[in-house]
Amino acid sequence: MSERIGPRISRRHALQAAAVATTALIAHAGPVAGAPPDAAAIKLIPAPRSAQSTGSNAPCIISSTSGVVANDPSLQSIADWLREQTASLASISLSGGTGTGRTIELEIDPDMSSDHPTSGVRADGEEPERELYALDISREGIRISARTDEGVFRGATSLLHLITDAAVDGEATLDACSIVDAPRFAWRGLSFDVVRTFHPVETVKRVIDLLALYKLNVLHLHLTDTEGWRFEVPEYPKLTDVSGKTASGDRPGGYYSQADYESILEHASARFVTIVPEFDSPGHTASIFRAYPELATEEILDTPESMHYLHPDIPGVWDLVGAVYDELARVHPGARIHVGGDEALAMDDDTFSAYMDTALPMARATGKGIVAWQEASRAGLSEGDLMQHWIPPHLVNRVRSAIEEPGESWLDRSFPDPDVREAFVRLFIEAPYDLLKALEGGADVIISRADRLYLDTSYPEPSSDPDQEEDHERVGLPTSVYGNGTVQDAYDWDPLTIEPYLPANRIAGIEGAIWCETIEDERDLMFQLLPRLPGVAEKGWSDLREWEDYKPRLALQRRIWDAMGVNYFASSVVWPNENSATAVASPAATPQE
Ligand code: TNX
Repeated sequence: MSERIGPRISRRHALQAAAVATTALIAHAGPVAGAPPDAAAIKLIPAPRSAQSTGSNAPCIISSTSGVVANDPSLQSIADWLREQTASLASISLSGGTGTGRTIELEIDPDMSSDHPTSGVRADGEEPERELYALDISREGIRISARTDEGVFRGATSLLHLITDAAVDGEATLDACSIVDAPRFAWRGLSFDVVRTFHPVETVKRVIDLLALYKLNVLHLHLTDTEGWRFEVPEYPKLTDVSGKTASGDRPGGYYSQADYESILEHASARFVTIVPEFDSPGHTASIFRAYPELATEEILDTPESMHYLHPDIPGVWDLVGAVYDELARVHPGARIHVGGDEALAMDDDTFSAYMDTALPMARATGKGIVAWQEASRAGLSEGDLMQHWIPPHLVNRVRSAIEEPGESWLDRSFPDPDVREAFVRLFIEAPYDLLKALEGGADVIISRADRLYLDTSYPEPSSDPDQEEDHERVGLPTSVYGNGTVQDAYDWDPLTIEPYLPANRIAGIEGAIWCETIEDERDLMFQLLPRLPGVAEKGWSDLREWEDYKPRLALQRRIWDAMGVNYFASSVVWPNENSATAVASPAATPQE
C-alpha cells in the first residue's frame, strides 16, 4: 500500500500542521511494510494510527518546571492523574498550573474528526468514535485535544509513555511530533478469573491500571464458577457466606463486598475502563449448590462438580437467576452483562436450549445488553447480543484425532468418566458451527481465540532470567491445551483474517483472557499477563504491524513495569538474554534507582 491514509483534523490542527513545512511521515495507518523504515520511532504501544515528525531539532523539554492545565473542568481529574503517574513512573513532578517551563494543555475540541475509523461495539453503549485524540509536541509546548474526556485520557496515556521512555534525571526531551490517533476496534478487553484464585481489590485495581496504560477499555470479571462465588446478592446471602469462602483446592476464598465493589467501579471509571460482570451459567455452577443444594437434583449432586448445572425445571432456579441478573444490572453502570453459557458438560442439547431460552430474555429484561461464550449460540443468539468466540480449530482437530485413534488416547486418560468424556467431545466437535450460528442469528462477535488471546498459557520459550525457572515450570496451563503461546505467536495474527467467515463489520472487538487454575497470587498473575498483554492491546487498537516493528517497543516496557513494581516473564524471545535486554532497554536508569 503506497498511499497514506491521512488524518482529517479540525481547522486549528490543520493550520498547525500546514505551518510545519518539512513534515516527515514516521508512522502509518496501514501495514508497516508500506511505511518508512523509521515507523517505530514513536515507541508507543499500542502503535498510533498516524504520527508525523514535525522537526527533530526542536524538541520539547519536560521537567518539574512544566505544568499541566485543562481548558475544561471535566479534564481536571485527568490532569491530576497525569501528574501523579508522571511522578511515579518517570520521577518528574509536574506542577498543577502553568509552571515556568513548557506547558501541557488538555482541551476539549468538539469539532475534531479523523479518517481513522473505529468499528465495533463499546461495553458502555457509547458511540465507538469517542476515543479519538490528537497529541502535538513542539518546542513551545504540548497540546492534547479530543472531542471527549475519554479521548483526552487516551492522549494523556500516550504522552505518559513518551515521557517515561525519555526521562533521565528528572527531565524528558521529547521530539516534536503530531499524532492523530483512534482505536481500530471499540471493544478491547481482558477477561479475568477471580474465582479459581480470589484476587483482592488492590490486585484488581492494579490490573485496571495496566489495562488503562495500554488503552484497553473493558475488564470482564468472571465472578462465579464451580470453585467459588465473589459477588454479593442480598436475597441469596449464602452465595457469598458459603461459596465466597472457597476457591480452587485449599486456596483462601473471598468476595467483594458492596463497598469493595464500588471502589473497583470508581477506579475503573476514572481510567475509562468499563466493567462487564459475568454470572456463568448453566454450567460452572457447583458453588450455587454448595450454598443452596435444594436447587439441584440428587442426580446432579451425585456427579463430579465439573458436571453440575442449573436445570431449567427445578423450582426456585429462576428466582435465583433473576435475582443475580437484577443485582448485576443494578450495580454496574456499563451497558452489558455476561451470561456465560460455556462448557455445560452434562446437559443434553434440549435441556441446554430450554435453559438459555429463559435465561437470555431474563438477562436482556434487566435493560442491559448481553455477552455470552460461543456455546450459547447453539441455543440461539439474536441481534444486539455479543458472542465471545474462544475455541480455536486446532482444539477441535485434537479432539477429532483422539476419537479416531485406536487404543487409549489423551482423552481417555484426561476424562476417565465416560459421560464427562462424551460431553467434552461434543462440546468441541460442534464448535466450528458456533460462529456461523451467531452471525446468522444477528449477534456480533468478540474475538477471544484461546490460541492467541489466552494469557494463562505457559510460555513455550525459556526465560532469560535463570531465577524464573521454578515459576515458569509451575505457572501456566500446558500449551497443548490452548495452542502455542510464545510472545511472538500471541502477536503474529490479524483480527480481520483470523476467522475466514467473520466479516469485519461483525467484529465487536477483541478480548484476552486469564484463567487462574495455575495462578495463585498477584506475582503469578503479572507473570502471565506480562509481556503478552500489550500485544492484545495493540491488536485491538492499531493497524497491522509486524513483529520486528513491535518487538523493540515491547522490550522498552520493562522500564514501566519495574517502576510499577510488577512482575513479568523475561521472555527470551523479547530479551534474548539479560545483557542484551539491558542494551535494548532505555539507557537511563529506572526512576527508582
Ligand atoms: C475453559 S474458556 C474455560 C474456563 C477454564 C479454561 C481453562 C472458557 C469459556 N471456559 O472455565 O478456566 O478452559 O481450564
